[in-house]
Amino acid sequence: MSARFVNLAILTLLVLELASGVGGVLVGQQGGQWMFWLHRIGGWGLACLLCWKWGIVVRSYRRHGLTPGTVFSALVKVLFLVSLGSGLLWATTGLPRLSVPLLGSWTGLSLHVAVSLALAPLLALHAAMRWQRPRRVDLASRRAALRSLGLLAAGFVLWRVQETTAAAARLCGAERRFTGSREEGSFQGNAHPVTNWLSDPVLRLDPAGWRLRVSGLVERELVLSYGEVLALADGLRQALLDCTGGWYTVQRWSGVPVVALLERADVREGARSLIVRSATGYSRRFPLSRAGELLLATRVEREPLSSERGSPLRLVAPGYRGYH
Ligand code: HEM
Ligand SMILES: Nc1nc2c(c(=O)[nH]1)N[C@H]1C(S)=C(S)[C@@H](COP(=O)(O)O)O[C@H]1N2
Ligand SMILES: [Mo]
Repeated sequence: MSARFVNLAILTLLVLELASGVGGVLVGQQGGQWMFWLHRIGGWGLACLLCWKWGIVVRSYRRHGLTPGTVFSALVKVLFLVSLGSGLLWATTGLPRLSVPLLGSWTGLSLHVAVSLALAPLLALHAAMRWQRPRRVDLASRRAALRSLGLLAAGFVLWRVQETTAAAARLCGAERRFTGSREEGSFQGNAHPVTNWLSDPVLRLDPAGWRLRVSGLVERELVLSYGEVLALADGLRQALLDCTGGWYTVQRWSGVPVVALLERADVREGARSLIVRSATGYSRRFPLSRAGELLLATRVEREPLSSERGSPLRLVAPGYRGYH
């Protein structure tokens, strides 16, 4: 394969990986599963291309030696290898949690995402500096088409071999959800992992002074005390919480269905979405049509919520990714 074709194929697959990685995490619902399939096929395709790229890299260093340009490309390559390697290890053997100074405990998957996102701007710069105009034979020839198809087929086969091997060897990679997450602490109430991101603090709120406010396009604004909220509580919901940090947990939550509050407040004609805002200011928007799925929970597995879980009240949004 020509160096130009290999470089172009790597660049194309990396763009595909970035798009399918971000897309998969944003969609996060069963219907968006194909994005993760693309991500896996593309990842294994890249692993194949590495064999050819290796030769190109060695020849390039022999020719140019160490210059600021080659040092920069070396940095891009290291990040690329860490990104690809962490992805493949995550999907097979799993990776231990890592303690990062100032940032707390990171899962291997969070590391994968962070390194991959850091790679994106460097990759763009690297590609611009080393740009070789693709020739017709690289893009539109029969050979190019066959090679591209062959590459995707190889990526697909390697992915399937990986999943089958992981299952046969009982690697923990076989226990991933379609999002890549593994189960932790299901039905153990407050004991499941806590994820606070964007440095959102844990507040120790006193239920006595706490209020729940419902306002916006409603006939009656509500300001409810904790006691008044408890009086409305009648919902129990089993929900799967799937954090983009690579773990999921199933718990039974109880509290007030959001629709019960909306009915009390009497939502006006024309309202289309619902914003839930926490005491820290963290907020998420939902279409009003999905309000029926949402619960404001006061308990998890019958235990009152701990402060880390959002005591006295937290949103449970089954079917959405954890950051909702
Ligand atoms: C430089 C770009 C990237 C490369 C080369 C890459 C590569 C990989 C590879 C090889 C895997 C293992 C897939 C498997 O064999 O099952 C993986 C998994 C994963 N990647 Fe990436 N990735 C990239 C960027 C991203 C980004 C930007 C995100 C999210 C924002 C992301 C999210 C994920 C997730 C959630 C998994 C777990 C899926 C699973 O366990 O199968 N990746 N990645
Ligand atoms: N206010 C607030 N809510 C939040 C977060 C946060 O940082 N602040 N993290 C979200 C994320 S990323 C996840 S996965 C879940 C985790 O819930 P848990 O900490 O109860 O497991 O809470 C979500 N809700
Ligand atoms: Mo999360």
